[in-house]
Amino acid sequence: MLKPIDNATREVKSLNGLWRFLPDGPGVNQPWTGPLPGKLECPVPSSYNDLFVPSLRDHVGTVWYQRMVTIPSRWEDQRVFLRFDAATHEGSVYVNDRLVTRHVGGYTPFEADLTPLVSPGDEVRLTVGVSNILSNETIPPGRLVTDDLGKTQLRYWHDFFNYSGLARAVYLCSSPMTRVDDISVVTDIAGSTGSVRYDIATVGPAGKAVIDLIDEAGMTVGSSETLPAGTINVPDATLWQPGAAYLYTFRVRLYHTSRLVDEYSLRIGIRTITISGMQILINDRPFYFTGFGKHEDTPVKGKGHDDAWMVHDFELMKWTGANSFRTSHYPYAEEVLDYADRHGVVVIDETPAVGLNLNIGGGIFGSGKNVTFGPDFANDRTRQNHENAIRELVNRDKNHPSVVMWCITNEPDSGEAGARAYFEPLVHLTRQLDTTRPVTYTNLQMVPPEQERIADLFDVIGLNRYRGWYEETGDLATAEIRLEKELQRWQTIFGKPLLMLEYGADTVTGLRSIHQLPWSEDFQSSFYEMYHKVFDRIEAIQGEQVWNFADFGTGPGIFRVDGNRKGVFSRDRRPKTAAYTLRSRWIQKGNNK
Ligand code: BDP
Repeated sequence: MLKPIDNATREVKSLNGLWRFLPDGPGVNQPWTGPLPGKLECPVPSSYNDLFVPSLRDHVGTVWYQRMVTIPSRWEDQRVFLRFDAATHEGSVYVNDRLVTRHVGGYTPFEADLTPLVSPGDEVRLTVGVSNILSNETIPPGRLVTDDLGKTQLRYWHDFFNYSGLARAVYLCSSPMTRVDDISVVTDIAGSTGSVRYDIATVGPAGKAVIDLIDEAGMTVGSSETLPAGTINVPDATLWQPGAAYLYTFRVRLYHTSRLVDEYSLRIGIRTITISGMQILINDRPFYFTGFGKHEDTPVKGKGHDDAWMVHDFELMKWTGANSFRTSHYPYAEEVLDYADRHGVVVIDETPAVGLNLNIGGGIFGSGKNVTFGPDFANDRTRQNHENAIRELVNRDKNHPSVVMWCITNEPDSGEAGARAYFEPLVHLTRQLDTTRPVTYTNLQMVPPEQERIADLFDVIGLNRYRGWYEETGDLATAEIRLEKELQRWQTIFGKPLLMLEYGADTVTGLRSIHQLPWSEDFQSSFYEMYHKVFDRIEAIQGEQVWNFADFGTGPGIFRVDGNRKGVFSRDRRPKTAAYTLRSRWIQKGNNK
């Protein structure tokens, strides 16, 4: 599904702003059939949870958004559709009294075709119900429980707040009836020549197509008229490089006789990503990842996308010398990937499959042997939803040069007997959908390499480690010995590239101690120094992404002080001491091991 764009043949009208708002509750019945009662208004995009007093943090169920929308009278003979960049976790869209679409999965876009329902000039009532309920079959999973007061509560196995609502942009769009429907681009390099292989799906009677590749100076460097697939070669191509982005415009024009009927432009980068032994190569050169596991998380807005916070986050990452980040633990807003494309930041793109592990709580507690993969929890329907999450992620992000790897799950119970049968088809599916990018996952510390059942399925093994924090707490000397031994075993047993995709210690800004005291800024800094010494001694380690970029909101927990404090920046993005520790290492390293 192509991102909506505004150009000579297509229009995009933002529906962002304040919408009428109503949480579901007793007496709320078919609210889409008329104006929403009450006075609440909710900004779009934003999570709704932290906005209101009394609080909606504990709300479980649906909330309703509503606004009026006018279809421009100039949109004659056009396809008219709504585009939601996300509705977390399930969206139901009504136009006047009619349900026009329903979408499950909280972090990927969907559309509703209004063409048969509306006419140019119409004003319609748009009502959107957004449910935050998770079950054992959703991705991520969750469970409803009833408390002592008879109230429904939502429990989940991931360590970030279940921010919900319309946290990304909503648009009303037009496109021609005969149009470009999808584009997939795969790039390669031979000597100094780059190649761009494309597949273009069109709707409507096939006319003539002109496909141009245009460089940053506006020069057309290659063209084709072949549909649906073809290749454009670019002699002396300028490659998209980490830290030195270069984007070509891939422009498709469809003509009927000599009349332009549709145009769609995509910004693409020519680059390759390959695995060679225990190394990860970008453009045939070994690439060492430095950077962060992140969250979409800010005060008040929750997961609401905001360009100002986004730009500031990228500036801070650049200041630390980071070259990459992981979209832990769900696909981020597409604006984030566009920005990464333009600024040469490398992305590991993750599905929302976090918490497929009944033996951890809030990311931390081993709670005995519960069976995750089986009919009672992660079952066939869960896997189908997981498949769908992978399809939607790859479909949305396949053309981003910044995206170099798919991470299809975070910390599943990968030592469990059922894990292999669950994951094997999912890894195959990912490879089928994209033959060019390596596939990874993250392994949880509780599953050592000898008990691990899925690592061999993947191209790259991601590890999340908290030695010195959850284990060997405060004892960095012991943690160092154990970490090194363990990493050596991973290297020997699997012989694949290893990425440390999480390591960190909770740290309260301003708490200082000369005594290696956990929670102090000094300890966090020493923790990172210890890990880095070990990484430098392990050949297979090809990158380090700390946990986390910034402090972030979570549910309540005795280990959580107003959220998770493992940020290298506070939630309002002020540096802790460790930010300087990382900066002095990463600036010097660049992209090298
Ligand atoms: C890991 C999880 C991450 C948590 C982190 C932690 O992947 O989501 O936030 O632990 O405990 O298990 O801080």
